[in-house]
Amino acid sequence: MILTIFGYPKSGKTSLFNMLTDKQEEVSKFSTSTHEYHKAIVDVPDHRLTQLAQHFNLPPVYVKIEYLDTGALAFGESKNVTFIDLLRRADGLVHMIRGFEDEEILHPQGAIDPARDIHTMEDELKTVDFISVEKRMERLFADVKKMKSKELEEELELMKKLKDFLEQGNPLREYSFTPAEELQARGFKFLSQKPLLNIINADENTYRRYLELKKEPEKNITTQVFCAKIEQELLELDEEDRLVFQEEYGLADYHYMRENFINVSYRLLNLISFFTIGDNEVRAWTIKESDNAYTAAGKVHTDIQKGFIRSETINWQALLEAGGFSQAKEKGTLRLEGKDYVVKDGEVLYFRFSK
Ligand SMILES: Nc1nc2c(ncn2[C@@H]2O[C@H](COP(=O)(O)OP(=O)(O)OP(=O)(O)O)[C@@H](O)[C@H]2O)c(=O)[nH]1
Ligand SMILES: [Mg+2]
Repeated sequence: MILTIFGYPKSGKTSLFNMLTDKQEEVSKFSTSTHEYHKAIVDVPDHRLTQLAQHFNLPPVYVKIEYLDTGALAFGESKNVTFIDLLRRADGLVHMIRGFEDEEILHPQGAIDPARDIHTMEDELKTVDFISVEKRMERLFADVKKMKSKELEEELELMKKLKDFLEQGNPLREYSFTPAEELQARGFKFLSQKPLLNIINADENTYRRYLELKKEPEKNITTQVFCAKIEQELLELDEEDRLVFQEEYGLADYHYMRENFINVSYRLLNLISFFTIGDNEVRAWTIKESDNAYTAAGKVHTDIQKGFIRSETINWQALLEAGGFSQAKEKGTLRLEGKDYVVKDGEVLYFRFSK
């Protein structure tokens, strides 16, 4: 899974990237090249998997996540090709928004105004999509004249609808694609269709004010508030000191982004985790919230999916409480589920399949 961090200059993109990946990329007050970007692949932390691994005395294999940290993007510059490619690759977009005050670090628009930046960036994403749709329409018009093709005509119909939708000012994540349209649109990797996580980078003075803009994940969009600099400082302290300083900053109820980021992202992308316990490893896997046991089996191996018989299923904590699979079977907490069973977050699955 790829998450791309992007946003206007000096908003704290690299600060967040470093925090999530334990990297030490340079963060600077001065302008940097727009073509430079950072990439890191890291384990998705999951305490449930850690506990299972400890119990079964096997090494844990976490889900991997790839973070991309794009260079600064000047306002109105979203047509930059390298930049757009980094956004297109993403499963989810993370928009960093300047919300901290610092006279030495200039904001390209002058005043600090997160609501404006959220709005402007959304417009830029829509503009990029609008240009793609228009280009494709031109091509389709020409092709449809040359040869009769039902497929091309249907695609042209869809492009017209999307153009109208964008023209009315809506992002494509709000468009209700039919399954057929969804397939037609997939290849375009439309930016305003991607799940979007807005993160306002505040400081102790602005945090409360921007909390008003905070929105819980819904329909592929969410807005969260974070304090990059303070969180970085606090993370270096032990827990007791942390609380003291949090109080002092007026941030007693502050939620650490480093801990919450994955949860928020998973909720935004409608993802859940399930676990398998093999002979050599305990492993976490990612699926969509509504996926069934058959789809889950396919993640692990196509042979397991083909020969799927049943899935022995138990919540991770119930498994630990029982002490193991056989004890859980005796207790009756281990269930046998079929192909259509919708897997729940945090379940351990053991697939029975025919070879
Ligand atoms: N006061 C304050 N400064 C911050 C905060 N977050 C980042 N900075 C500073 O802002 C500057 C830019 O931070 P970066 O993380 O490099 O921001 P960026 O968005 O990656 O910058 P570009 O890639 O150059 O666009 C650095 O000097 C940081 O120390 C914050 O929460 N408070
Ligand atoms: Mg940067």
